[in-house]
Amino acid sequence: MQVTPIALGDPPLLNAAGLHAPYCLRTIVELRTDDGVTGVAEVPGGVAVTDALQDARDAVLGADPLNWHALRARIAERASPEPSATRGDKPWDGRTRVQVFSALDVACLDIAGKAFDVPVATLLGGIVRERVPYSAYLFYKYEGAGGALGWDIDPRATGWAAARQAEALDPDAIVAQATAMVNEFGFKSIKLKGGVFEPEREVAAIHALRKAFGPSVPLRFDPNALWKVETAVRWGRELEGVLEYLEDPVRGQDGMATVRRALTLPLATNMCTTSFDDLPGSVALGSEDIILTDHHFWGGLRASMELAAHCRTFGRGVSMHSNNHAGISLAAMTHLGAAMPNLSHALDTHYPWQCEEIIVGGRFVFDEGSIVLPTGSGLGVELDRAALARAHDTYKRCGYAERDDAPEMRKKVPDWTFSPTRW
Ligand code: GKR
Ligand code: MG
Repeated sequence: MQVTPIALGDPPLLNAAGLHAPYCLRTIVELRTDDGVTGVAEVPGGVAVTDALQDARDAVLGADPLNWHALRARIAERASPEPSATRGDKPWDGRTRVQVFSALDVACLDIAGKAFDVPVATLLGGIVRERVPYSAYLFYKYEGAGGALGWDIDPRATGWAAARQAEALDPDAIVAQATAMVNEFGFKSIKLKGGVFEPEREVAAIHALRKAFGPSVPLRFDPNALWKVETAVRWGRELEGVLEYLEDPVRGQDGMATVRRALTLPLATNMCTTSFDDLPGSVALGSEDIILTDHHFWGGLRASMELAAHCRTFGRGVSMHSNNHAGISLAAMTHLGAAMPNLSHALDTHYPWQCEEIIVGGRFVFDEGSIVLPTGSGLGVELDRAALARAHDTYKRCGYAERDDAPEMRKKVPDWTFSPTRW
């Protein structure tokens, strides 16, 4: 078992918790069986998750990669996944142990796929679609494309073309960013990350997108739970008939259920229903219409398929949330999307905001906004050793131990502080 923390250049994107640092962290896990089959996985990075993976080593060594239930139980004996209450109040999920389950689930599936010479999607129940649709993911941002903290790491670490452009802080710049992203990647739906400016300004950006792209391009908007219930009801009404869904307007299942009762607009979440222990509350309260799974935080691809079955039973749509990620995560998400019969919406992805890659062959290419399921057995990707070593070197040199968007934000706005509910 090999665990390699890495860092990738990341542009200065704004969100409810501050500003993305010049590097985002990921951790790569490799498992190698006695007969030489290897499996890989990628999870969000940093010291805590890397340590948690190292702590699981004793449970992993000697286990049978084809018996996930047994391996899962061996890891859980030492450290079970954290309950959802420990997720934290940031836009991203702060748990680490659950990522250990995800990483090992994915790596074991990659091994099994290679051993049986079938794609991971086949092991998840079968391929229901070969092309998995993704959504454009717009951000308010500052000028620049991240990377290069004063040393020459990788001349390519400059982001996709539009990521180098000046600030995108007003509706026209958001429309320009959307146009550039849609032209380059062919996305058929568009998400705007909000929770940065007052609601009026962000809702105006959504209306500008609607005017520019028309009703045939589904729009979604995510203020990461920074709104009060009354704010969400007021501005949600303005967005009825405009958005395909409003994502996490408010904090918690109770607040989401109240907003949902007041609006006809569908609500989606990756913040209020984030684990299996949240599902009874979701059903009892009716907190959302669509659950955005994230295999990194639900405990793996198989766990996300279990969630999809729950969504089918309880009338929820299901799609996927994303944080910054590289190609191993994109491959895993694509296998999941290819195998999920009731996938209801295009998946989120931050992938366009990165430009480096750690897999052989370099970056995945979007075809009309979709990723075509990789051919080949397992996940269908292979680590590029030189690129992995470079990204690991960047990790050591950049000195970040965990994701924290607040210090970066304070470089721009010195008295900025995070507030879980702002408007
Ligand atoms: O990367 O800034 C970001 C996002 O805000 C991310 O942290 C969220 O987890 O994309 C996410 C979301 O849908 O909430
Ligand atoms: Mg979200």
